[in-house]
Amino acid sequence: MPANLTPMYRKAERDFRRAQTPAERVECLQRMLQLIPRHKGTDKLQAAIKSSLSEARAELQRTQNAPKAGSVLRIARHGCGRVVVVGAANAGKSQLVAALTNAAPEVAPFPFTTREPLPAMMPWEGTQIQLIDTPPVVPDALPPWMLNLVRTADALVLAFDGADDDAPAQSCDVVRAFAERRTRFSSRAGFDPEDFGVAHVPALLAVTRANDPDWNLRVELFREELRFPPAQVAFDVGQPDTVSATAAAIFDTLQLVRVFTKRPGEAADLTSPLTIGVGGTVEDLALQIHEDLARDLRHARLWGRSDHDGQVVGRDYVLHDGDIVELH
Ligand SMILES: Nc1nc2c(ncn2[C@@H]2O[C@H](COP(=O)(O)OP(=O)(O)OP(=O)(O)O)[C@@H](O)[C@H]2O)c(=O)[nH]1
Ligand SMILES: [Mg+2]
Repeated sequence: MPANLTPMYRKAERDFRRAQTPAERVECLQRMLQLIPRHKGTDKLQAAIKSSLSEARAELQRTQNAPKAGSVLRIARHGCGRVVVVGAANAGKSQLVAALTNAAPEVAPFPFTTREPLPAMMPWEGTQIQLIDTPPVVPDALPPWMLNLVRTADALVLAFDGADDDAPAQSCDVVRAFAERRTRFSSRAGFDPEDFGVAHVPALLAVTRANDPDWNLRVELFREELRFPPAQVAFDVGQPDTVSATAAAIFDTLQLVRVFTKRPGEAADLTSPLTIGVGGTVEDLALQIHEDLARDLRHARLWGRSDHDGQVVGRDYVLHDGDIVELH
């Protein structure tokens, strides 16, 4: 990873990862090119941005001449992250979303129950996370909107039926269908530094029907076949502790920390945290609230952990989960 990428650049790159249309991609790439620090260490990255920009411009021109219907799905983003739940038919995707949110997607013992993507909100320790239930992946007929939804997600949940002997092969097919379209279930977020066409999306393997005694063997088969890096969680709708463990694992997959802001002389509102990426700084936090705030930022004061009680820190200070921050 090249050094000295600024918070403004990192924000532009995150916007690019989420960009839904060629026009949005062109805008974000232009911004990235403008903001990237110019030195030897970023040469490869600059080249990758430039080549992606020409691809995005060409795509923009093609779509302007002949608009491609149905490649983009307009689902508004809500909460601190968007997590798309994918998997083979009958893998337990809708059951998982039903158990973690207030939504009531149709759950049924036969395949192809879900026909349309369905967004729902998962509350987790003061935060709200958007989960999107999707129709089963059919590797030979992956609709463009589905690919776009997965590529631009903040995280993925791959539902894996722990009780089905076909689950290893079917889940391999799902992962390969996306890999063939330059989209990876990964343990990190971002792009291949040399080819921005390859998107890595942080993923979690959710093993459903984990009340089956042999789920572990099936998962092993799957992992061996693919050398699949993401973490996993065992889920069974009948066991509440696995449901809450799944919610926690989904939040972990987003790689966020929760921080609370306060105004001078006032108490912090500890019920509604803001979130920034793990490793994010005081400046990243300010930037998320408003660009002007980040520009005019002088310092911050910090509470929350036992070893700092109003301690003054600079804009590069890395925040931790639970920090209470006063921006000055
Ligand atoms: N016991 C148990 N049954 C589950 C669990 N997860 C899913 N099921 C059952 O598995 C079947 C399929 O679940 P769905 O959630 O509808 O699966 P899906 O992946 O959404 O299926 P499609 O929409 O058709 O792709 C249903 O009969 C569920 O009740 C689980 O954790 N435990
Ligand atoms: Mg379903």
